[in-house]
Amino acid sequence: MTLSRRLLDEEQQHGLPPGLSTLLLQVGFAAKILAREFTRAALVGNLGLVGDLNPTGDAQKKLDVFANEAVVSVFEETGLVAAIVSEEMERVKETASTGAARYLLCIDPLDGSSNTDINGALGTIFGIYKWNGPGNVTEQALPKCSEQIAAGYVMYGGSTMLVYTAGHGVHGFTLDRDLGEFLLSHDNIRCPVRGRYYSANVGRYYEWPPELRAYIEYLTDHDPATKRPYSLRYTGALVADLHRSLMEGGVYFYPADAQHKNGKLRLAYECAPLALVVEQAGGSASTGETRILDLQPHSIHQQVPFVIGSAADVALYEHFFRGANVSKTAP
Ligand code: AFP
Repeated sequence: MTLSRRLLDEEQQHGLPPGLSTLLLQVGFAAKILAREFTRAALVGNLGLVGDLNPTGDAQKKLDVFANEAVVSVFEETGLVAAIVSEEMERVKETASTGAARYLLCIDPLDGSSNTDINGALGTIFGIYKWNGPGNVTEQALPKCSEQIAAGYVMYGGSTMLVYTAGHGVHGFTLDRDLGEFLLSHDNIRCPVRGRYYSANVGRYYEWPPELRAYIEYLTDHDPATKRPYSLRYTGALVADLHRSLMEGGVYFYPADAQHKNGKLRLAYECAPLALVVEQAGGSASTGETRILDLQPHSIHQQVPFVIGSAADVALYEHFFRGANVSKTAP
């Protein structure tokens, strides 16, 4: 089943808001453009740095710039998007159709850009909100995370996958390059309640508080009854690590550390969209203290501490994070 056919069915069954399926189809179109460019980047001189920093201080890669320009033009041409918040743009971008358009798009066009030059996994993350018409653009571009009406990600790995939710479960599509179509490969994805994997930059272990170090001690302790030790998987691309947790169970976390006092990951276009996807699949996502979808962003590039994945694994992280138990025992 193609993406367009699946969206048509979803529209008939659940009555999606007008134009939403067009936007989700455009995600698929953008993904095809990006997948093609990522595949040939080494051959056409499109790897490496541009020389600038993005709004949260990361060195911009040529592919970051390409991906941003591609998604902006693909969504602008729909006439459905009033404004775009992107990791690569300092300010909210108002489109030519701001007056008439219905939606706000929050997007990380290229997640995992440190992987571009080593042929590693990459991603695109997006969240879609209703746009409430004229008014202060910056304020309107900061809706509460729970107001997202659709979200998802594209993963560029061994194959290109598009995973989305429009509030009626989570569905995964794989790009058939010969047909040029995204085909349904993972219907109604459910995140296992508990996994065997954890994903984190453990190189920052000594910058974490004792509560989190105790959590790592717990995960890596030997106890076959609770399937420990957990195995470490960390790719440098949130999308790829989250995809593993979503499919097989497990947990990804990026807490605050010495360099990132408020966490590293961006709320609007990394944490909130993935939180909606994972919750729709039965998992959960929080800062360690507060559910991500309950947050009200105060700026478009706001960073937060982040934990996401299987419900029981996130709950265990939160238990340790609260300092409820800094010994090596579980709740
Ligand atoms: P980019 O979107 O800027 O490429 O950042 C990648 C990322 O936000 C996330 O995908 C990774 O899990 C994380 O940063 C990696 O950060 P460290 O290199 O600090 O581990």
